[in-house]
Amino acid sequence: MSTFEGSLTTPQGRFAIVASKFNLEIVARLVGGAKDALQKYRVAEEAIDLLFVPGAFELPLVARRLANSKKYVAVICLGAVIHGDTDHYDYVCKAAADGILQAGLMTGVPVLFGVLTCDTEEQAYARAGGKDGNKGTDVALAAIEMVNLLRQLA
Ligand code: INI
Repeated sequence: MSTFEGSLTTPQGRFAIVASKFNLEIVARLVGGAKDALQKYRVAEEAIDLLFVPGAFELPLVARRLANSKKYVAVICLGAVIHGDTDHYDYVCKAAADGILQAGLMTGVPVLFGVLTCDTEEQAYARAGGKDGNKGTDVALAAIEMVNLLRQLA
């Protein structure tokens, strides 16, 4: 039996981070976590492009455009959707999750889902560098792993 697993070794190529400006104070912490993780694994700052979209709903379109360009080995999507009084939350979460998945499947480039979907701001802060870790860091590591796994399958 052969086993394949993406390692956390320094990958060649450019990374894109697409971040939503909605709930920017929280998303900025996710961006910081993602950048730190990439740089910890020696991805040069010059090899990272950071793009901003208005909200999580807009992440998929830009992610797909970037992934399709073949300029990037991975596209990391970051956002924070927080429950309000209506069901708007459900539509934004579903659109972001489905669209980000589609962007990866349609292009063959890893497109990472780093969108917090929380009931409260407190929960979001806890997952953006607080007591429950940093989702931006987690997805950046997953991006490196996926790049290295897909290289083995090329
Ligand atoms: N966008 C978010 O990223 N997070 C939210 O919590 C949010 N809420 O609560 O409405 C949100 N809405 C905006 C949405 O993503 C789009 O930008 C907007 O609907 C325009 O298409």
